[in-house]
Amino acid sequence: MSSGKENSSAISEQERETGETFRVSQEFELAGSSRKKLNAPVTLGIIDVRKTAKKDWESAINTAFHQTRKPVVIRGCDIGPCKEKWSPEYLISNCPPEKKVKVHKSKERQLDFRRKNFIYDTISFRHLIWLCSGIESEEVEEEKYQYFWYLRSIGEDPRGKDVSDISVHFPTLAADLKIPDVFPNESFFSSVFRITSPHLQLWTHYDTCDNILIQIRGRKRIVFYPPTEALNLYLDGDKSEIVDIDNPDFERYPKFRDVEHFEVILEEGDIVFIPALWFHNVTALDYSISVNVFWKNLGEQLYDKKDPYGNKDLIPAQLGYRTLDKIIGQLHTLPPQYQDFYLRRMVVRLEKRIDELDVTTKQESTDDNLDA
Ligand SMILES: O=C(O)CCC(=O)C(=O)O
Repeated sequence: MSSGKENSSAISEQERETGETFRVSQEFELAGSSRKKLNAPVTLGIIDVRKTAKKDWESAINTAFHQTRKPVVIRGCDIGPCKEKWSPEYLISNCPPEKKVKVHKSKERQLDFRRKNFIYDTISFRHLIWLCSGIESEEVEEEKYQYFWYLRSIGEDPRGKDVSDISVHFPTLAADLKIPDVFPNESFFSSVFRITSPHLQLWTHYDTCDNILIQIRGRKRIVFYPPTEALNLYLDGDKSEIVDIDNPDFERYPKFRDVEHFEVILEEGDIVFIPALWFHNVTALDYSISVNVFWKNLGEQLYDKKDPYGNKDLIPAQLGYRTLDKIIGQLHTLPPQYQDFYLRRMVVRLEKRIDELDVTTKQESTDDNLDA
């Protein structure tokens, strides 16, 4: 549904300017999720609500959300008129000209949180749309092809402390979006605009709220890693250190070679369920607009009250980390070989506990497809 004027010329201009080519896009277009590289990704299950009886797709959604807790694509849902209406021109004329947004701005398409290859900036919403969509505008001509832009997921508070809700912060546009009824209203946490330049890739991370990503304009590639792969992703907090997931440095990251992963390319109108704790890496293949809706799937008391993004660790886990820091501090009085020994013994205890929990490590492949 995108107008032909959007994005594709911006991409080639950009590539010409920077000399950078988008290594993977062609490959995705041709091979989609059956791409063979590293170990092969598993294709995500698809529930097509237009092609299945209501009771069957409701039951499949229920199973994915509450039992298997696996990502799944929901295709063919009514998401309201946004898909047809949200051209760049419409977005600009339905948002006050003075509306400001916070963005990441980067010379490189792969955002790297460790190298901080991006800056935080505040620009007008209309500038963001001009810059990302590549449509003609004299106001942004100079900056157009120089940076990749990513709308940050925050509300209006200048210190970035409040929770994003598009029905509050973009009321006119929000009226065009119908959020599917897949979670209880009282569990709602946030709704977040995701607007990005073509090719921008966001680091691998997890969230602690369940969420759906509704793809409205352009396509997005998402690679998922199950929570059981946490030891193989070289984590730094809630993010993976590995920036280039398609060309990883295996000498530095040997455990990443056999990591289990799932992959999907979201088309306009698709919705993907992202369960809490599932790692995901997101690449906009085109100029892209999505809306991310988060909800609390566990008891309210387990969540950190000072969490504007839905990604702070749950309270019992935060207490656990604090205890762990204390343990490490307590061992500090011992010589290094002793510290090493006792830490390994504790790892044995932790591994036993992980075995007892017996959470399935190998996710089944896609026999849950409901798209035929
Ligand atoms: O679509 C994006 O840009 C990021 C999505 C994301 O991080 C999420 O769904 O939690």
